Amino acid sequence: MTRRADWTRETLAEGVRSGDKRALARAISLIENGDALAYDVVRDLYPQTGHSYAIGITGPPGVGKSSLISALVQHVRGEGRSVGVISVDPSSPFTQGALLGDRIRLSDHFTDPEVFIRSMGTRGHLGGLAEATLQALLVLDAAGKELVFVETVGAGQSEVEVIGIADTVVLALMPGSGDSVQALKAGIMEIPDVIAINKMDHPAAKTMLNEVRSILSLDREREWRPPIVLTEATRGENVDVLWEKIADHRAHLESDGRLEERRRKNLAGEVFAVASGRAKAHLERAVAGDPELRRLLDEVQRRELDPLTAVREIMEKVFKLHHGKGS
Ligand SMILES: Nc1nc2c(ncn2[C@@H]2O[C@H](COP(=O)(O)OP(=O)(O)OP(=O)(O)O)[C@@H](O)[C@H]2O)c(=O)[nH]1
Ligand SMILES: [Mg+2]
Repeated sequence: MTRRADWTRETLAEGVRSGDKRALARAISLIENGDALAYDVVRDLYPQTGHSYAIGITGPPGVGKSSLISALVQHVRGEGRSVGVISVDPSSPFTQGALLGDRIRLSDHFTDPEVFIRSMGTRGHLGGLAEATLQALLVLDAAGKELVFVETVGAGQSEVEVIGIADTVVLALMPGSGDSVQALKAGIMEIPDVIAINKMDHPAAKTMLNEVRSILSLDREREWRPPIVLTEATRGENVDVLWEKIADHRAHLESDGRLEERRRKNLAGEVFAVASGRAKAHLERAVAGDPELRRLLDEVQRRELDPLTAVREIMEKVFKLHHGKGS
């Protein structure tokens, strides 16, 4: 038995590789804490990743994302596949382990050795949600999970970055998710790969279906037309159909090298998002901790210094960037 405190870079990486649940839990806690050991372990594991398929489930609060994942997990367990689930909860503080149960309805699967479920809060994490989620996904990937589900609420910028790493993105809606439908319509929300309209037992589900269908029909150019599935997660209704649509999307990506192309783009996007997040945090700390830089901001406010000159001086001082003409 290895006690928590006894994990080393080697034993933790080995524990993750063998799929040991305690090692996985420990690795993800370290990731949430931004612990240096987590960086080393993920670095060691990275060459062994790239084998699991990541499915992101996003959507407004309470539409049934966790219930859908639970039903999907049950379905794929029937096919004998190993599964990881990460539920990203942006509202909960990191390290509190974002207590399961309340937000995530997956308790049926806790005792299954082939299913690893973790809720992750990252408020206060320096690198933010995207960074922690990416690292956690890589850990589950290295652990040999064939499928990894990532749940995230909403459609804000940080959620887009979280879900941006997924191979297939499922948008879950329910009757009454008018804001999301408007966001889709206005092009604010990226078109997902599959849409589930959950709570089909609700009388307005059909209306919702027609509304979403008419929005998607406006865009005929797309290579992949996102299928829309009516589901009732709590009874498992149509969850097999939803799974079929996810599998269709996967098959579509896997033909003609599209999956590789998407992953290349996704990884580049994540690296860029994490780097930007860190640069921003660095900048904020630098300005807060440097009276001279704060004085620049005051001078801008007093109209003694124009904004772009202040930007230039801040960039030079914080990032040692020297700008050419016109920047
Ligand atoms: N009637 C009905 N209720 C459902 C269905 N699916 C989920 N629910 C209920 O809706 C509530 C929210 O379900 P969750 O699965 O927790 O939803 P969620 O989207 O994960 O919620 P958050 O993570 O809090 O954003 C629960 O009370 C579920 O039992 C469904 O198909 N029909
Ligand atoms: Mg949930």
